[in-house]
Amino acid sequence: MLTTLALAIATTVSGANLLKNGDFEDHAAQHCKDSWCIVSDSAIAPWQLVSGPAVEVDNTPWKAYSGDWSMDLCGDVPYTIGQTVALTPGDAYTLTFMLNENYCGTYNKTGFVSATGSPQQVFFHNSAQFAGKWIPVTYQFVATDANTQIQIGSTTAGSCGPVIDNVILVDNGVAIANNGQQKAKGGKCTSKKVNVNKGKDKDGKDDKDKDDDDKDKDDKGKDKDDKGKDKDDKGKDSDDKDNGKGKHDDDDDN
Ligand SMILES: [Ca+2]
Repeated sequence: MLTTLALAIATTVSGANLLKNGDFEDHAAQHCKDSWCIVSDSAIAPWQLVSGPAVEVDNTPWKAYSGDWSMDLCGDVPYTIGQTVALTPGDAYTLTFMLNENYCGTYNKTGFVSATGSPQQVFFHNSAQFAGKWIPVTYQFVATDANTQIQIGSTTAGSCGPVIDNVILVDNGVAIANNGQQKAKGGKCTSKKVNVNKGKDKDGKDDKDKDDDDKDKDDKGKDKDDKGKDKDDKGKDSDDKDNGKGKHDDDDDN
């Protein structure tokens, strides 16, 4: 029974991104005519600003992970974006996104990702460790609320922050059903009261590893192509940023 249920759910939900505009491509070009802009959150709708005065969308100097646009989570200052999405309480979800950084400013760029009712997870990116590469971040949680807000924010002071792109949220099916199924494999599932988190970790880990492997493969080719460009742009970044801040402030009104 549980196996049938789990299979039915897996068939229905596999792969679909539950977030809208996870790639930040839908409106950015309308709101930003320069290489990058500090603008209102209309540029990333239906994402909204949760904290901070404005968002930053970036076309250059770095190359987006996918499409033309990514986001530096520090505009003039750090900010947090959120998107509220209808989820099924009790289902396990996996959120993934690609992480890079704006090279200027402090050595280590830090931020967090969270979902309503679940503990937040921190992430970091620094050029010494990741050398300008896009790296995958995976966040797993079990939904507790039919209206869950996903939040991603910077905890880096200043105007040079972690950079994100390609945010994807998928439903992995009922956390409890999967747990029961796994327990049954080893013998009896005698208790109705199963550990939701334990099931989530066990199932989620496999999914995560697989996803990461796939991502890593994709990244490899991309990184090679970008390497030369990243080096060239490195010196340029800090100059652009310093010169551009004042100029771009006005874009918020557009
Ligand atoms: Ca993008």
